[in-house]
Amino acid sequence: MVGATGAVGQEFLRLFVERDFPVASLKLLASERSVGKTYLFKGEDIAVEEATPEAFEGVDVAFFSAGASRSRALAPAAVAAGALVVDNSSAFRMDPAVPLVVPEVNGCAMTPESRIVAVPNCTAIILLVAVNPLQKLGKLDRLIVSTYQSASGGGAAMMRLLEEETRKVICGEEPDPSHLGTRYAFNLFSHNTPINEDGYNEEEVKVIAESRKILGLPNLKLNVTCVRVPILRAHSESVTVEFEGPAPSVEAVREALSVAPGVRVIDDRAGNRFPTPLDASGQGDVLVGRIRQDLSNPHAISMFITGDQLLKGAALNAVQIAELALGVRR
Ligand code: A2P
Ligand code: 11C
Repeated sequence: MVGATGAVGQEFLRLFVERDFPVASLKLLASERSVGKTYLFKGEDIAVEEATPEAFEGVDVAFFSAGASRSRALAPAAVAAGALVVDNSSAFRMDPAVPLVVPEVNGCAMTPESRIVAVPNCTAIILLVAVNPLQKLGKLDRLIVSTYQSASGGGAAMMRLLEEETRKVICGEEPDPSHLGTRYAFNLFSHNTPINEDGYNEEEVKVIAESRKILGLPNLKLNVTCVRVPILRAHSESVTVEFEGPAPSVEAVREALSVAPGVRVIDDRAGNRFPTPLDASGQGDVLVGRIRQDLSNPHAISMFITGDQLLKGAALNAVQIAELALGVRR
């Protein structure tokens, strides 16, 4: 586990136990800074080691969650040592030779020969778990997506920053806005990745390109706006799905979603009760609600979805990929 000390890394440790993942021995790797830390795993204290190319000797499965530059630097050594690499970063996602996998959507993209399997961007995973089941109701033409992304997408440091800023504001202090260029607590801001010449940030570009690859629909139209909100660990998304022909009924959409793997429908119009990021936090399903006809377009339906960024958006999707590869799928 590369990136064991991070926000996603810590979820892996819990998931290995919770899902009875077949771990004979576990190596926790991180930067030099973390050497000396220990974590309890199945009653045993495991010391963090520095992530070096030599660290992969004897490793069967290497989970990477330490950023794209670490993956680029170290994944080849893990593959050379004979490991299957399951990579949470963006390093290899768009490489045509690397499967980009959401098990509920395109598990078949993996083959026994795959040595690196990429975990998609969390926003794309959560989106596609909810959108893919609608393909049996009609051909997708365009997705219009606006996101409400949590601090966890920026790692453990951003989660801490949100908590610290919130405490300060409540105590009447003004937090230092220099970390993100703007205050985070009681605020929201356009996703903190660089903007390209078309005015799209890197996160939006990733969601567009990755969704097309995962769905195998290179011409799918997508309009994506990514925004960070002061929520700790679940991403939410407003999604409008446009079909090539007339949209399916709300009942058909609800039915398709209610039997879809990894989806839970919460769509109580009478009680005004729909998915919230708090409902999604700490559990594996993508929650879907506000399912309705787009009254401005007879070809479209709209919905509101939310999923735990650290789990289905990252660690859980990675563990599911490994379970599929090892044939130990629950
Ligand atoms: P460390 O804690 O030693 O810095 P997050 O996404 O929560 O920010 O976590 C990032 C993870 O990536 C942490 O486990 C972090 O370890 C790890 N990491 C960051 N830089 C390196 C590096 N140069 N080599 C190995 N691991 C790294
Ligand atoms: C965020 N989705 O919420 C990002 C974090 O491509 O793996 C993960 C970035 C990536 O900020």
